[in-house]
Amino acid sequence: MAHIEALAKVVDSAAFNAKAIPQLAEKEGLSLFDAYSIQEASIRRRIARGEKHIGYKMGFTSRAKAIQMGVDDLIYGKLTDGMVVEDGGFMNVKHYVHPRVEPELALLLKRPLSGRVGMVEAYAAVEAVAPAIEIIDSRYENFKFSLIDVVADNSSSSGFVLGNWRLKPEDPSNLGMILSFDGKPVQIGSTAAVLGNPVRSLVTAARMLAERGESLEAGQIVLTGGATAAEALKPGVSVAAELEGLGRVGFTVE
Ligand code: OOG
Ligand code: MG
Repeated sequence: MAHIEALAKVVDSAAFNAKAIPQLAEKEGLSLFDAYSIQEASIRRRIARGEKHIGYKMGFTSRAKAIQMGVDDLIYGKLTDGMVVEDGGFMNVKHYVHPRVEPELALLLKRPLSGRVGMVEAYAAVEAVAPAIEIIDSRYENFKFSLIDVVADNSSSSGFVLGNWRLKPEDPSNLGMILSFDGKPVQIGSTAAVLGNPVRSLVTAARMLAERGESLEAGQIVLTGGATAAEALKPGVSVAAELEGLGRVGFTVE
């Protein structure tokens, strides 16, 4: 346990100070279970600083992401209000190690979901949907990690930008997405790339959380996972994501 707390401090301090660290998993002999325990302990540190846990992000739900990072197991991370970047606002790269962005579909829950749930039940629990940009930032040197490392680092959770919440479409399984830098498309994809249907990401979140004795609560946000490979940010770039029928979301990098 002391070991878990000490490693949570290492990843949390790396995020807080925007300073890269070497990978931990192999050197410390960590299991995947330990990694989620470190993730939980690192979130407790954020909460102790006044942040609020407001939802979850799913990772490696698309082939594009799994191939880009060389990890193809599904993972999750926790989102706090301290990670929110305002739509139309600014983010400063100085607060990050080597940030990247990816376009995602965000879901807002109106009902709890726990354990094994079906696709229909899961989507019925969704209050609204929004276009989102996730800002990921691995705390590991060169953005390189194993599955266990990335989970311990809260699955690279760092920031996220939400567009306006919209009434959920009848079928969210094939909505086009465009990520652009300074108005030029840099990634094009579809929500279909996310496990064939981003609702499956929600189903998976409920199941994975149950393994840790947790569940999704009404009012929480779920980022369903990048539909395309992620793109590195540079100062001065204006980033936008557009989701078919759901509008756009964006911010500027300082
Ligand atoms: C890990 C997080 C993956 C996604 O949407 O697939 C993720 C990473 O790529 O650093 O957020
Ligand atoms: Mg993501």
